[in-house]
Order: sequence, then C-alpha cells, then structure tokens
Amino acid sequence: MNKKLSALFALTSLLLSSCTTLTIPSGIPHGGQGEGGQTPEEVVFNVTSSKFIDEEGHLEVSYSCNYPSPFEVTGHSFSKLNVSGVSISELTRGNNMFTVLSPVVYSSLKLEFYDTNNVIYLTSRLNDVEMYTPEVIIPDDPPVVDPPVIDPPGPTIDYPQGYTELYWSDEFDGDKLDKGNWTYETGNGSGGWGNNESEYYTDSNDFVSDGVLTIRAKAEKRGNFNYTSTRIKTQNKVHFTYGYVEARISLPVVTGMWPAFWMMPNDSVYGGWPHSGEIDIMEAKGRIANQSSSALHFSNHDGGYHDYIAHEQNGHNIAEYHKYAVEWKADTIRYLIDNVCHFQINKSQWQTRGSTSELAPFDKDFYIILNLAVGGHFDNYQMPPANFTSADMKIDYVRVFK
Ligand SMILES: [Ca+2]
Repeated sequence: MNKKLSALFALTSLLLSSCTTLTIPSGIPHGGQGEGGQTPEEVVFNVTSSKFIDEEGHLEVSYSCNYPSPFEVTGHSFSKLNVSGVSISELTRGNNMFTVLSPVVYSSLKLEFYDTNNVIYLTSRLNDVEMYTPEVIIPDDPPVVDPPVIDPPGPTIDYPQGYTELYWSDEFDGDKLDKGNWTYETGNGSGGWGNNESEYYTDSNDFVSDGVLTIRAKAEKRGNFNYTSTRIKTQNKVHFTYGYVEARISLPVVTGMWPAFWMMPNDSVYGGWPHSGEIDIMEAKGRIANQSSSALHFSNHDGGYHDYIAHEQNGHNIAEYHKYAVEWKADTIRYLIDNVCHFQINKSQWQTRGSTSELAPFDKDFYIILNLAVGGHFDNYQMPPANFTSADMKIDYVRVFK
C-alpha cells in the first residue's frame, strides 16, 4: 500500500491562529459618506484555520469574528475584503470563510476591508502564515498487483470444410463427466450388449482431467465378470439428424480391447436393431496398432434381417490422437480420419425393411456412444493377456458441426 497517497498539498491546518484586532479609528468618517461621529468599534477578527486545498497552493481560510460578519460593523457594510498580494474568492456574508485564489508567497497576509464605495476602511495584518511547501513524495515500493485473471484460451475449433456451425460439443474441460450430455449405461447388457462382451460397465471407470475424458478398462472382478469399464451415451440429451460428427481419440494398443465411437437411433422409428440403423464412426481392435474401421448397419427389404457395409483403414497409429469423423448427409455417409475420407457409402447402398424411403433409416435423429469393451465377437473373442491390469481410451472432445 502507498503510505502517502495524495499528501501533496493537504498539509496544513490551523496554521493561522493570529488574533487581529481591527480598530475603527474615531474621527475617520466611515465610508466617506459623511457619516462620521460614530463610536470607534473594536472588531476582533480571528483566523481559526487555514488549509491548502490543491496542489497549486490555494489556501482556504476560516475565521471567526465578534460580529456576525466583518462586513457589518456598526451599521456599515463592507463590500469586500482584500488580502494583500493575492486574490481571494468572493466573500459570502456569514460564511466566515474565503479562499485565497493565488499561491501564497508571503509570510503574512494583509487584510484590507473596503466599504461599499470601495474606500479602504480597515487594514490588518496576519502574521506567520504558513507557506505552501509541497511535500516531497517518497515513492513506495510498487504495489504488488495480482496478474489479471485471463480465462484459459478455449479450444481451437477447426471447422470441417463446408461447415460453419458448431452445433454441439463436449470438450471435457471440467473435472467430471457432464451428465447434461451423457448417460452411463451400466451392467453387461443382454448377451454382453448383444456382442458377448466380457466387461461389466460401471459409472466410475472414467474420469475427466486436463481437458480429456479417459475411459479405463480394468482387470477387476464384478459379479461374474473379470473386467470393468465404462460406456456412455447422449440418448435423449444430444440427438440430431445429419451433420459432421468428430471426436479426437487415443486408443489402447492392448489385445482384447474393443473401443468404439458410434451412433444409434434415438427413437428407433423403423423398429428395433437393425431396422433403424447404426453408424459406427470408429471401432478398433486393440491387438492391431495401426488399424481402425467404420461401418453402417441396417436391414434390407428382401427378408434379410441384418446387412452392413464396413471398411478397415490402416496406416495410423491408434495409440496417437486422431480425429475420427463421419460426415452424415441425406444421400451420402462419408468416414474420415484426420479430415481425410477413407470410405463413402451412398443412399443406394442402404435401405431398411418396411420403409420405401430411399433415405431410411438414416434420416432420423441419432445419438452418440463412447465405450471401451473387453472381448466380444468383434475381434473373435480375443481377451486381454494374463498380466493385464488396465487400458485407457482417451477422448479430447466430441463435436457436432452443422
Ligand atoms: Ca478437450
């Protein structure tokens, strides 16, 4: 803290305490208007305080007087009061204060009282007036100022070509999963989620830190299951039709791991799986370090129950972060890794039983799923090694562009 803020001029008070007696000499015609003969009056004029009021040495003087005002002495009105060498503010009757409007450079002030005809009537001198002496300011140590709080820069959003609206995203910037976006799917589902998976999903095999959601599969006994993991979905919270859906993900290269980033129909308008469709943006086999795959599942008209189109893409290290995306349009579905399309499906290649719409079933709202499965049929029931303890799927963000 500064010790002497603005001590520059507020330095004097009660500097003037001289008591001046003004004697109206007898025989001098008061006011020069032939009104002589009045009894000499003794006027006691007492300065009670003075203080400098600004940096320029202007002085404010207060006084008392044994008359209501020194301007009214025995029937005379004095129009003004001068202070020698300086100008003063207009005097206000009864105010008992004036301000010296120019710097005080004398050690005494001579007071001159004028009457209404501008005749000097009384003079007096106030001695020992404190001079204005600016105080030397000794700078304090610079105040310690906390650095301004700046919000951490938000994530840089790279918009896919042709997309201008970030419709929704979860950047995982908090310290726990945002339940406004996600719902845990717990347990082992029916028949290992239909896939003979070997994990038991909990609502606690995940954590959010440093802008990343981690889903951790563990070798951990839970009922009849030897592994735990987590599976989350945005059903009834974030669902939409068409758009560009992208997640930046790092995957575990551990045999038996089956991570997935995919979408399912929010309302299954065309019926239960597979009639309402499934869009698998990214799946991987932890055993194969440089491969992921994408797929589209649906049903067909000719009595075949389940049909699908899939593609395996090689050449990227799944342990590193990559951007896995689907560009979902009415007539085409394109799969991309790091902005490069590796697989495209056209509307003539999909259908759904019971609908004549050429766009069905991929013309309704879908929601997003993230999970890290263990075992299951996807990699022909490969299981983690005996010394397996845990494996992490890391998601930097999930974004939906329109
Ligand atoms: Ca993030």
